[in-house]
Amino acid sequence: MEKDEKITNLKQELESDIKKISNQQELQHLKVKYLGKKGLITELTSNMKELTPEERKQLGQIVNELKNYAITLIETKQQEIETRILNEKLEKETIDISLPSKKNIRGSRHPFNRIVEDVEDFFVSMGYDVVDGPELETDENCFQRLNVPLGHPARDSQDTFYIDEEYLLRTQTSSVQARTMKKNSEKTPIRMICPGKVYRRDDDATHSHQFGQVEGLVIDKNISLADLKGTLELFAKKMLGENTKVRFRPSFFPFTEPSVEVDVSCFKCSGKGCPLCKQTGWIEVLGAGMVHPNVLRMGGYDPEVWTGFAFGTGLDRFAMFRYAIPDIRYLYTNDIRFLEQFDRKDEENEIK
Ligand code: 2U9
Repeated sequence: MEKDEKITNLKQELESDIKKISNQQELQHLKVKYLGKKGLITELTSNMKELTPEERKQLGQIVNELKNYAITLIETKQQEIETRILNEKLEKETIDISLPSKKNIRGSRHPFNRIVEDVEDFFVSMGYDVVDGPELETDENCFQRLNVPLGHPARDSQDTFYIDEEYLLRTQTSSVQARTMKKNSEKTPIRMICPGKVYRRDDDATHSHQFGQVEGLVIDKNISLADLKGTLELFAKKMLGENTKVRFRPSFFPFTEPSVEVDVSCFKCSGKGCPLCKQTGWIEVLGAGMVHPNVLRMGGYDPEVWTGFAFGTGLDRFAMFRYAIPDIRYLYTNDIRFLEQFDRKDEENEIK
């Protein structure tokens, strides 16, 4: 009987205690007070050993009920506290929709890449492949296979970054064409361009130790200089505008024979004469020619069967012309103030 009374009191004490709880910490203390190892409810079973099996069973049942009751009360209180905290938080965190929004930083395509992608679009539309290759090259791929033998002035250490006797930083992307010809064991026709970075020992506002280049190569049967002229005229019109005129002058490159240099009518004065074209009305933009028989032979193509044309041009200059960039170094020094000027909005309105 005495036990029953004790349990009833304990139950009342628990109910009154729990009513006073207002936060998680207090609730935790209460949990320890009643259900902890030495808690008031746990303690009820401390003299179990002295009881008869029947009494033990009875007491066990009552204590368990009380324990479950306490757990339910604690859990309900826990819920109550959590809901209250959440509601208070929601109340405080009302969103002021009149505040100005955060500025979204959005990137845009680098002016150099815009040029590369335009060049790729044009040549891909003509059925060319875009091919990539390593910037660290062998002397063989960069020079020997392009008819530039040892001792030739084009490979002078004044112009070329040598790593050792065999390796160098490529001075032209032609090494990618040389690789492609060699790899093409079936000796099938080739139509490819290879845009990429090249390196030379140069450094001023219009020449840098690194610059972008694209070179193209076409090899097939019956390819003639007329194919070269038609292709490059279309290319010039695509890059510089439909009214662009093109002229071809004889030139010399070790890897092409005959070789030409390609001028376009000045896109600033439309050929009338201005400081940009040095009053000539023309600007030189491309080098090109028919692939030299030695180059064909070294790539495994019989020059009696196959002919081809090749061309090369610097890409940075196109970006500098189109976006009025005064110094080539802005293109690769990654100054965010420079890059921010090429907003995507401008790109959408850009006249190509
Ligand atoms: C192979 C055979 C021939 C690629 C060519 C040029 C002419 C040329 C320069 C223009 C400005 C490079 O960026 S620049 O300095 N290039 O004048 N390039 S013909 O001829 C090749 C390429 C690969 C197998």
